[in-house]
Amino acid sequence: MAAAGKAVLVIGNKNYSSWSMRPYMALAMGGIPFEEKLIRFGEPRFSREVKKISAAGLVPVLLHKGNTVWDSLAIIEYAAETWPKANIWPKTAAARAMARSVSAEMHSSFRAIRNDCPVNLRRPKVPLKAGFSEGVMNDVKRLESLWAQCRKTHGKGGPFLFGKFSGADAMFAPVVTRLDSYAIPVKKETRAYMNAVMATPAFKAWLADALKEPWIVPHDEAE
Ligand SMILES: N[C@@H](CCC(=O)N[C@@H](CS)C(=O)NCC(=O)O)C(=O)O
Repeated sequence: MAAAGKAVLVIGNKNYSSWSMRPYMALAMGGIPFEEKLIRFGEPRFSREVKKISAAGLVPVLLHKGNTVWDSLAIIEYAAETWPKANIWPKTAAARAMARSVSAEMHSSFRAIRNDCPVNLRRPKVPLKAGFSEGVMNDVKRLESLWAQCRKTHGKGGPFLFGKFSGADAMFAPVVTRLDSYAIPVKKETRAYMNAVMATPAFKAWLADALKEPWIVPHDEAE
């Protein structure tokens, strides 16, 4: 599939695949060479194709030197270990401890915003017609407070959560786009952080590809 030894990142549609965006951001921002293989959602073939690679049947999956790594956070951890020069996690143990904690919190929480506001990069930037639930607004409050905590404690060296771009920013990139796509009101500092993530070359490249995709997945089109 790939040139010997080169990593292959198996992803879903760039317009919709929140989980695929995370390892893509970490690998691309870390300067790690990889190829992409996109398997389209909403086709009967999707599950068959993904299950040939990973029994979990979900994307993203990373294939590298005979290893199959599924799950976005596991891929980011694998990449941090395999390509240490990419500096995927921050340098100090204290910053790494917080970066891993917030990444795990992102992975296991924020159900309301994830359910109500699916990633949809081509969506006109307007609020949900029905308004936002209390659950969504609580998620936004928690996101803003934990981002502020990271920035205040470890963010001196740049515009990202731990100064320089890290695995934590990759983990939050999809929820950054949700805040943006659904025009959810946020504080000035939050907006500045969102702008920094969306100005990265990796995000711009992902978005450009997403906007070229013609495929519509009705399930992810929230009005
Ligand atoms: N925990 C997994 C979740 C992966 C996941 O839910 N992927 C979605 C796409 S964003 C998927 O493959 N959905 C296809 C399906 O449900 O058939 C991760 O973080 O990688």
